[in-house]
Amino acid sequence: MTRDDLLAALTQRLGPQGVLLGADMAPHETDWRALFQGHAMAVLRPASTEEMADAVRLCAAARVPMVPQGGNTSMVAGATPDETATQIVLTTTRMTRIRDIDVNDMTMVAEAGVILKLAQDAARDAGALFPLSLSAEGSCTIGGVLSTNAGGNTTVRYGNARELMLGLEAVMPDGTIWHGLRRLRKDNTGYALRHLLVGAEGTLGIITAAALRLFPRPVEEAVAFCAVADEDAALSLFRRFRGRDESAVRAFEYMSAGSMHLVLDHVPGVSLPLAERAAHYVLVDLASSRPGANLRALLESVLEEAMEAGEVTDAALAESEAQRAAIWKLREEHPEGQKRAGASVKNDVSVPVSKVPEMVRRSCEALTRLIPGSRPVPFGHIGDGNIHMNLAQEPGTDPAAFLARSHDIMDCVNEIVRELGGSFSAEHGVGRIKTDMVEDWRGGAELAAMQAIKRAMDPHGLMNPGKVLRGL
Ligand code: FAD
Ligand code: 2HG
Ligand code: ZN
Repeated sequence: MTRDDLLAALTQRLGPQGVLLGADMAPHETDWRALFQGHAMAVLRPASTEEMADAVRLCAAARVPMVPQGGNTSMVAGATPDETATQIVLTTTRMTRIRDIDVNDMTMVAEAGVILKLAQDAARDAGALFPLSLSAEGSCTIGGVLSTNAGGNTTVRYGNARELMLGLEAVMPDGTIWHGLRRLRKDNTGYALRHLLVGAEGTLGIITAAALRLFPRPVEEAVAFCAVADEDAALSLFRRFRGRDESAVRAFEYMSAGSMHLVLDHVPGVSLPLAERAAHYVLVDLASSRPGANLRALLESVLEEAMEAGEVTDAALAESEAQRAAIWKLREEHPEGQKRAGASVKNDVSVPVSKVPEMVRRSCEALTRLIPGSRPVPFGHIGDGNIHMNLAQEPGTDPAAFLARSHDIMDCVNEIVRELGGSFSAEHGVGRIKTDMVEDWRGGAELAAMQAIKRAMDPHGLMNPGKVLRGL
């Protein structure tokens, strides 16, 4: 089939609304960080699972590679087509139905293109909670967060996206629909295909809908923003809260001066709720669905103890919903602050929680030795051991020259992370940027199994080729 025949067949099946060409493809051809400029043959926008299946079948028959895309917020260019104009982007942006919410089973069935924030809102309107929460929640989709096994701010309490998924519906690389939308808490019936698709970054098929877990809504919340003495004090404060009421800790986020001050200096509409700037900050978010949990008293008493111990040097407690939102904005704007401040290289790493202070200190030292003048900007989900050990360029220097050192910068941090028993990608995935690291870190039996699975499920190598596994 020629390119023109394929596009004609796709337009006939999906209608003109379902096929974007030329300049209309632009937002789908580059990544959120603007590191790559791809060129697609076409962007397809199926509106249903059946349309998606037919689109995949047509592309597969023509042996045309496909790139699944949701909200296009990938931090590793996982949803970006290559530069050859031979790949077709399959976006889920028109698959936006919440098919079902059941508050007896505490489940929601959402199509892949549902924006995360809208899934949260739908759960709230039904009197329940869908707890996954990340700064990109206004743009990222259910299909995208599952395909990357996104973590975010509430992993410490509710787990990653994988833990929130019960079943999936997906279109396999040959266009077959897999109806796996089971809503069971127990289901041991052979290999768990659903868990292979979660975190596969679109390399094994396209998720079209998911059965998700819901939780009771909190009836009490308490949030504080603290200045802490150092990284050890941040971790010690986490342990204090965990020791008093582990189930109440909904989020526990660390921010270094480097990263926080980029937000304060570059993002409009934010302000520090403390008397003066500090070297290290922590955001504590407590929530409970138990009436009478008295989280405010818990917050005050733990912070008082930590102040007496010299761990916390200042703290602001949210007195209203507006103050709570303002405190969270300081954390949520971290990716944006770094984007506005110039070029930065991201190291989305994790180590065992107890090793976070050592990892951060050693990485900061090693990075400033590697590129004098550059600014380490560590921040992130300290409660689950995932720190964004990022490096921002020195102001006024050439961003391209800085980005050309990306791999040196990542290697510099990875060496330390590896020694401490960590991972080179805690939540953003591998995408196009870190395929060499998969080979290096997960070689041997693990890599061989991954390659065999990819070859078995996608024998012609058509589903997001070159992402996660190099050459496949
Ligand atoms: P896309 O970016 O479109 O795609 C991501 C990957 O999934 C690609 O490989 C794509 O091919 C694949 N894919 C997308 N949809 C499907 C589908 N339906 N079926 C199969 N494959 C599919 N991540 C975290 O884990 N935690 C965070 O705290 C976090 N914060 C972020 C903050 C910002 C400001 C930004 C820009 C990103 C952040 N991320 C975070 C990155 C994160 O990976 C995404 O936000 C989210 O998981 C991706 O969803 P998406 O719909 O945008 O997917
Ligand atoms: C976050 O935690 C995201 O805000 C993005 O994972 C991290 O910008 C980053 O490096
Ligand atoms: Zn993160």
